[in-house]
Amino acid sequence: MSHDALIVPSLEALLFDVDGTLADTEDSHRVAFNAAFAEAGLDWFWDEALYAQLLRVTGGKERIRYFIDGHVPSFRPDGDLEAFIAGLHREKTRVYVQMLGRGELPLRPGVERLIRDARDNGLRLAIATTTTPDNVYSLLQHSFSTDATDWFELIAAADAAPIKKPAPDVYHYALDRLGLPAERCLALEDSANGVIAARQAELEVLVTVNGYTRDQDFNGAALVLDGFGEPGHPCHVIAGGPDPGGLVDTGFLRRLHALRWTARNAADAN
Ligand code: XBP
Ligand code: MG
Repeated sequence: MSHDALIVPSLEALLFDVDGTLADTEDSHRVAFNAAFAEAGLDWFWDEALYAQLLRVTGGKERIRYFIDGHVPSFRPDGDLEAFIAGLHREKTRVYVQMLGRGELPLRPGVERLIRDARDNGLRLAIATTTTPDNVYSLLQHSFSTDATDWFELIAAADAAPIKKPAPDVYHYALDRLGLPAERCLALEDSANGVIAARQAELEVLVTVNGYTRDQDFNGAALVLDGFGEPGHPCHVIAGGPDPGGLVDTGFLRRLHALRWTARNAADAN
């Protein structure tokens, strides 16, 4: 079957990751974790270097457990350890949501422009994140607009998929709820765990790196950029292609999607 016979499916939906993609949130998460530790009378402190390592594990509760196992293995609270961790995480989430409520976390450059452009050009929008639902709602309402949660047809967070990235569960859940095949969607991520999760769900992935993820392995991603770009502040290609010419918009995402689909299916067609 020649290439010409291949009918490229149209791009229907964008699936946005949250932490590190919509906004540079991870350092605020780190500050909130440290505040929760201090509040609990613990002398634990996560500096940037340690947090970058701990980000190997997604999910706040899972990350605390990973820290305990690796750094304070003899630590045992009075009472149940999992209950203790859940309590720490509730306090961390309370502090983090307060930070969001003070508007301390702007969206990354180009994110609001791209979301508005995608919506104006008929793309369906969804969120597929590991983080706690309250964090997503608060970020959208305080850093985007009070009705921003309505912009997303689906917000799939930690409650929807307890088995977290790099497992594909949250993406499978999102595709199922949207009623779309992976080949009609594109995932937007910032981390290696996110790329693995999306690829396991057979989604093409565009990565925008940040200070915490820049050195991670993005094998399998269609394109790795340093951001989505804004007029006058172009984004740059780190790996993959094609080059968006400094600014990611809906037209470019449709081209990227078609190129990746054709490349993946042309091989099968021959
Ligand atoms: C990244 C995560 C999250 C946050 C912490 O989420 O791993 O767990 O670091 O949030 P994303 P919680 O998939 O959006 O990149 O403490 O709420 O888990
Ligand atoms: Mg992320």
